[in-house]
Amino acid sequence: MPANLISKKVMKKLAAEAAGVDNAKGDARVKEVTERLLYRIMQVIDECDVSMDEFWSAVGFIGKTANNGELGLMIPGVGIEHFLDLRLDEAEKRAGISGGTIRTIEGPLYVAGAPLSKGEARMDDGADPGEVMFISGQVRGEDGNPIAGAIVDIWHANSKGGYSFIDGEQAPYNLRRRIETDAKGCYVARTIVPNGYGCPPESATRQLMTLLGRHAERPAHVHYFISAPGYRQLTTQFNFTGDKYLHTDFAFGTRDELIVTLERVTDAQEIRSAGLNRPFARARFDIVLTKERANAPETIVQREHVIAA
Ligand code: MBD
Ligand code: FE
Repeated sequence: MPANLISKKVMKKLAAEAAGVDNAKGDARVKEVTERLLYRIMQVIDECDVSMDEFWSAVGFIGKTANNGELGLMIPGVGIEHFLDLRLDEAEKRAGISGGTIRTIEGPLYVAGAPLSKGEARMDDGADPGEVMFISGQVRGEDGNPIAGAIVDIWHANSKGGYSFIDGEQAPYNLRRRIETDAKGCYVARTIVPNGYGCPPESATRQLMTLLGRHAERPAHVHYFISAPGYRQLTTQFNFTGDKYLHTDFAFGTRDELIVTLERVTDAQEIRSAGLNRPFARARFDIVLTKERANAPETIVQREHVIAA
């Protein structure tokens, strides 16, 4: 069929009617968004001459994505989770909020309720043969003052790129910890260097990436939620210099300010005093939080999170 068969007026009218715009009941916000969404879907169908077969195949594909529990994976893959960050960044800028560590996406693999300890934690259970890594850092306010008692909630993949709870191969909460900063605002995590994450081979997300001529990999990364009373909660991650996928993250999570260079420690004395018998890695990740204030855009995202039993 040809494209552009239908007038904008016809599409607008149908979208408005389908969204219940002509009635006084229901939820005004849902109507507002539904009307625009339907209008745009109709436009795309008409502009691209989407066939009925193509349309129902897309419906099936979205259904499959949802049935697989993959919507949280698909959304960063198509750039929308990063887009939400860009909007929040801009809203903060316009509200005069600046100077904090930059945010990046949460992703779909957070598990709430990780063990909490003070000042330091060992995150790995010793079962992973990966390279030992110490992450240390300080949480500060924009004024440079350390924030004692901040909660640094860290999660990351193992040396195969798998997350505990999700991959079903690791102990509950392996590589997931909450650390409360000490009196100097500092935290130290002993863990192992993660590998990047790749979308599962049979996933709808990887299938779409292939159709788009893209890969479905993330560079290695370490996720953070950082919170402290009186400060704006921050969701972020860091990546590693030199990672193959650093600048082509399928999930658009890499930000230049969040790239950390691992220091390789090979000195025998240092290895011994770290309680180890082989070389290890050190990463430094300091965090600056901005002060909470009235009428600022919310940074805490209400989103379904699993809790490991
Ligand atoms: C991840 O580990 C991740 O952080 C994101 C955003 C998507 C898939 C896997
Ligand atoms: Fe991740």
